Amino acid sequence: MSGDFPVVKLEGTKKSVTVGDKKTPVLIGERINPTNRKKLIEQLKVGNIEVLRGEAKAQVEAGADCLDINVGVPGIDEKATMIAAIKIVQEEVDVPIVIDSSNPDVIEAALKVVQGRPGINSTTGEAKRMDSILPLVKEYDAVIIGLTLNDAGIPTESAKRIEIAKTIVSRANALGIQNDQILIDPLALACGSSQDGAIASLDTIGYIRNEMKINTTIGLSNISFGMPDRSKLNAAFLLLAVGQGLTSFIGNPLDKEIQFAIRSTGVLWGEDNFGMKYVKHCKLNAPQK
Ligand code: THG
Repeated sequence: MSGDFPVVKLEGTKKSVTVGDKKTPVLIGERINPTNRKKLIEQLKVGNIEVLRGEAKAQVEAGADCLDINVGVPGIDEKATMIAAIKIVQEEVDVPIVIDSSNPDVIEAALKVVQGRPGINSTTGEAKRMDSILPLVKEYDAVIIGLTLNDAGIPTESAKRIEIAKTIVSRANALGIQNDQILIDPLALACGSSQDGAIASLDTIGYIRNEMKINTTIGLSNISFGMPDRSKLNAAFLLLAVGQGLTSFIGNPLDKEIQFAIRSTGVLWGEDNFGMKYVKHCKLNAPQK
């Protein structure tokens, strides 16, 4: 992208991904995460890390540009599990990794073993969290996701989320972390319970993009909690968010609606040569005759 808008580079074992150089958003695969996944929780509890090979491969084959890894299950050794998970995923796929943990010790252990330049998911605007995570980002030259929440929770209004984004960016910059190492997550709330929640996220994305000139990411599926036809709503929100300047998101690469939305942005913004990716996608998904 032109002018002073930075691009964020993430690296895997062989593949690197740039966030912010195109309008087509970078997809961070969400599926290595035990949230709401009973079977995965059971596997992680008994130490069966091997299942993650399939999860990694399927997501990358479906079009994931990066993979988020979260193995936070109560009662397990999260540090050992995270290290094992990263090793196995990086044996299987070459895309960049996003290390996702609430525990700074787990993040540091992951940074020591991960190959390439990972993302770290995440810091918040809470002073304690920033003090424990941001020095690691600097030391390991990683990329940080900054969530726009603080000790008081997730603000409903966009202005407060922007204020928190500014706090995170200035604290990071003071430590020598550059804007090309930062993704701000404006946070999606369930639109079914928070009437103005989606608008607050969209306004925040636009401001961060145009005024702060920083890249963004978002956990897409939060928007549709409790609603019917979640995939369609997620895809619709994704398109609105990309229109506001969203440059990456965390979502389910196996979701056909999401795939269709991404391929559509590519062809509509002239980033898909002769619409080849779009056409290929349509052919692969054509109804059987
Ligand atoms: N921002 C950032 N990171 C995040 C989030 C965010 N990480 C976690 C979460 N939110 C995004 N990741 C997930 C992962 C899994 C699910 C939802 C969000 C999930 N998945 C299936 C479901 O929809 O029920 C499980 C079922 C299945 O597919 O098998 O719930 O906002 N920075």
